[in-house]
Amino acid sequence: MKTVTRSTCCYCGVGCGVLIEAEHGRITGIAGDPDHPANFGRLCTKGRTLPLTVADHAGRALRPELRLTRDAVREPADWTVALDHVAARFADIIERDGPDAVAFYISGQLLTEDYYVFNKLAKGLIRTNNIDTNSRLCMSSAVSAYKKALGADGPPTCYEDLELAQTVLFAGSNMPYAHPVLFRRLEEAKARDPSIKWIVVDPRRTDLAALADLHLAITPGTDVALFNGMLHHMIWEGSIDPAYIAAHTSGFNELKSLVRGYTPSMAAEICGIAESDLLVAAQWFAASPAALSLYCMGLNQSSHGTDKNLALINLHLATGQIGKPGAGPFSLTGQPNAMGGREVGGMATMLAAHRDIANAEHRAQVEALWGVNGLSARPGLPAVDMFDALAEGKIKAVWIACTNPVHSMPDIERVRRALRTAEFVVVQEAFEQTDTVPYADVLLPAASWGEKSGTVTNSERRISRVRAAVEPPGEARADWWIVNEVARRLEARLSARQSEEAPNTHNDAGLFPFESPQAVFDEHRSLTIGRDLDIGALSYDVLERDGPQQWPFPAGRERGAARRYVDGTFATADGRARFHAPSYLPVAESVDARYPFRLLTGRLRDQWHGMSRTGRAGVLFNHAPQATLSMRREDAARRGLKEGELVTIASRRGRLVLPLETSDDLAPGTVFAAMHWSGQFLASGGINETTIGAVDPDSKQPELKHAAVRIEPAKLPWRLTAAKRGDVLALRAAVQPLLAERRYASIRVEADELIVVTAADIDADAAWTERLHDALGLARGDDLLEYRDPRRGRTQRIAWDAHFVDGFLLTGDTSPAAALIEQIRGETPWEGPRHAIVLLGGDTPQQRVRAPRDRVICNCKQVKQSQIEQAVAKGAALDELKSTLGCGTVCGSCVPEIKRLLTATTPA
Ligand SMILES: Nc1nc2c(c(=O)[nH]1)N[C@H]1C(S)=C(S)[C@@H](COP(=O)(O)OP(=O)(O)OC[C@H]3O[C@@H](n4cnc5c(=O)[nH]c(N)nc54)[C@H](O)[C@@H]3O)O[C@H]1N2
Ligand SMILES: Nc1nc2c(c(=O)[nH]1)N[C@H]1C(S)=C(S)[C@@H](COP(=O)(O)OP(=O)(O)OC[C@H]3O[C@@H](n4cnc5c(=O)[nH]c(N)nc54)[C@H](O)[C@@H]3O)O[C@H]1N2
Ligand code: SF4
Ligand SMILES: [Mo]
Repeated sequence: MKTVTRSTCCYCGVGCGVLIEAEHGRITGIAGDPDHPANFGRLCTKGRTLPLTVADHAGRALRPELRLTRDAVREPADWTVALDHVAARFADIIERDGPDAVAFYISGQLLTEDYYVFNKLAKGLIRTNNIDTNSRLCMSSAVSAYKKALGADGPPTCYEDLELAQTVLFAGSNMPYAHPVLFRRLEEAKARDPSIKWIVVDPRRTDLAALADLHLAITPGTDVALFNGMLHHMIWEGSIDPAYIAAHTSGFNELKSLVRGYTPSMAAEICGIAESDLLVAAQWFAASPAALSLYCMGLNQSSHGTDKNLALINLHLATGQIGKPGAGPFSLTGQPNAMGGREVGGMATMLAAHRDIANAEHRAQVEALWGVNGLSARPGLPAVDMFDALAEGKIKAVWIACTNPVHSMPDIERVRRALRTAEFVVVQEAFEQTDTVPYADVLLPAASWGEKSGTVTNSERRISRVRAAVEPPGEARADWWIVNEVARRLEARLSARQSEEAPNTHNDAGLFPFESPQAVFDEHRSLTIGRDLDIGALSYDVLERDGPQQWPFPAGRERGAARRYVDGTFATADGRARFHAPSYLPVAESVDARYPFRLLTGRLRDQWHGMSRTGRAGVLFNHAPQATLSMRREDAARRGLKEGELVTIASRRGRLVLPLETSDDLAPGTVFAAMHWSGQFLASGGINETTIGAVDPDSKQPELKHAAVRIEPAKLPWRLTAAKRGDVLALRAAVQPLLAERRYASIRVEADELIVVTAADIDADAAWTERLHDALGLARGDDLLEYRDPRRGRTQRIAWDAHFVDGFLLTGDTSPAAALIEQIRGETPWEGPRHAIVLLGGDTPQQRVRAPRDRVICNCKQVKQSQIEQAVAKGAALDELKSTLGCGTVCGSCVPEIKRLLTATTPA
């Protein structure tokens, strides 16, 4: 029987409502929920392809596994054995070395209920504050700035403001890629009213920047100087709002004396932009009836992330652009439930419901609510410090859930060292193939999207239900359940000791009486009462009846509040917002003669983080098929580097090899790499081999965006290209263990049933080549045509399936690869003599690494760049492209890029 289940997309913080279709226990389809106020039925490429990522259970973590010693291989275990083991190891370590010898590293992708139980386990039962999350890499600068400036965490704005804003300042956000469905709302607003101004602050010329009315391509890391300079001009021109400042804020005079020094010309010089552009930005912002800023990782992931946020919030407070429709500082949340994690206080510096660990009154409140005594006042270690403490042996055990730190943390060699040193590592994961799983002593298989239920909070503080459409595969279990089970076991072991030290007051059911996510939610709600995020009137029943709701939503209200601080009363003790006076400070690591390039990192349109899910859908590779390093064309030319050439990217911490891609969108001296690729696709662990663990002093968020690097030719004369048609997940799993043995190796997913492996090294390694040959299954059919020239180190093997090429492996001269790949992809049988196929159009040297392919711009309708360019050359405009080619008519994710092709290709 076919079922339709209302739930929420598991990717970004937009929090789109989805309708999941399922049949016979399998998810078969998805549609946007037309009634969900975040998306009104829309979905982006990632959301639309979710069913493809769950179609197959191959590669899922399906049963608990454990090993008793480090050298052993993990063996499958029963849940009871695994849960008992985790509880026993944690209890032993806590008893031997104290509660701070254990740590939890969790995730903004957990549901609020999962998060709540983890937090209660760490802080309420174990009494350690060593619980931090990947939100430290993501939202923590936004959190610290909101708290410092407005008195409480969380954006004051709502999605409707996107439609009401007259000036939109995008700062360090690539919204068409990262928050696509919200971007659709902005596009529509601007199409209705072209007088709306878009200002983009981004060192790169992104698709968004290309669409902007004003692009401020600042020198990376200089945002504070920009915002201070804009404020200088506003004060000088009298475009601030003195009445608002006087009535609702404090600290303006200190700020004013600081920004006196930030003359627009000086600020523009620091930022590397034209002074006139800075002035225009200031005027558009201050004079606007409603100015909205949308900001994300370009501000947060910085060693001065809190200051960048504060300097931007200053602009809103000084001009009164806050607390009214269409205006305000709107921090876009990255992960689907980073907000929920903040609400339950699931970080090393927070307590439940926006309370602080450092605050004795807050601790007492939580003790009373939980019925415990002796909550720890010792601050917990934030992410980067937590892994360092593991490496130093100060923390002995870590439990990692729903995040992949061996890929996503800065300077990953430090993380690997930490996990190798740790005495006990638990990894709670939905998928088997991630870079962190190999370090697990215990692997706990988690249920995932479509299989679990609870709630998430999106960027506009809106709480939505997540519902299960099918049963989890194998023995996978919901995250909250797993934690709850270990917590109950640990409680039994620890309570004897604790009752001597600080007896608890809770009743006999213990701290973990939860039998369902709903029970967890109800307890979470009770902790919010009287706090800024009060959801006293909210329950699963209300969510069922009235749909998703925003907080605050205290008892007695009909619905949650769309905007906060509308009456100018802020969440500070005196109700006034606080100006802060941040000085511009340069990035943590300056470029120099040895490391002359500034490395920027960020996201691709169709991939999600470490790709454990998006990497399962072949179609999501169309837009960007493989990991590359982008460099400005002139910079590359000056160094004699060519498109497609392999380059080494080295920093003071680590190195990796990637093919070069040249670009006109980067400023001189900057390079860019996407964050997504990991050891699942590369010989290295990805770009975080090189990034820096320097953190913001306030938020402890690391500077993932600004390392200093050196780029040089990789000089790896031995080349291999191989391809095989077949089950991509199985082929990837077979090939992945071989990647790390070569100086460069990369898996590229060419199509739903085709992978390509490229490798390069100093010398040939015949044994490795044979293992790759076997892993690809090239030997399986008897129909293998082989040619070897050992003298010249050349091998050519072509596997045939009747008249079709099924796979190949070339070493030495790999130039026939591109034509062979086309042959595999194509539908025409090979008519000529078999040996002649390798003579097919040899490609040019730069295509040896990058296959010559036409990028698919529109994933929904599979429309390629060349088709769009040809139509544009004949004079087609956007509407005609849509009607003839169909591109941009389904999810719309490609429209910004199409518009860009239009301006680039339209004959003048
Ligand atoms: N497709 C896709 N969407 C996602 C995600 C994903 O993995 N894939 N992840 C989600 C998550 S968790 C997050 S946090 C968000 C991130 O969303 P965004 O922050 O929008 O994305 P990024 O590409 O990380 O970075 C945004 C921009 O910051 C710019 N930047 C770099 N340095 C600076 C600087 O010093 N100043 C300024 N002003 N800009 C700078 C970069 O050039 C980049 O274009 O995306 C969410 N949405
Ligand atoms: N260089 C660089 N590095 C970055 C960034 C950057 O811009 N540049 N961005 C940073 C940011 S903003 C973020 S948010 C992080 C993200 O980094 P990570 O948190 O490492 O990202 P994911 O790959 O999404 O990891 C989530 C993991 O949880 C697993 N999973 C999925 N569903 C479930 C579930 O229901 N339960 C459990 N237990 N597991 C599940 C997935 O398979 C996946 O392995 O990366 C950070 N790292
Ligand atoms: S914008 Fe895309 S990825 Fe984000 S929640 Fe919506 S459908 Fe999911
Ligand atoms: Mo993030």
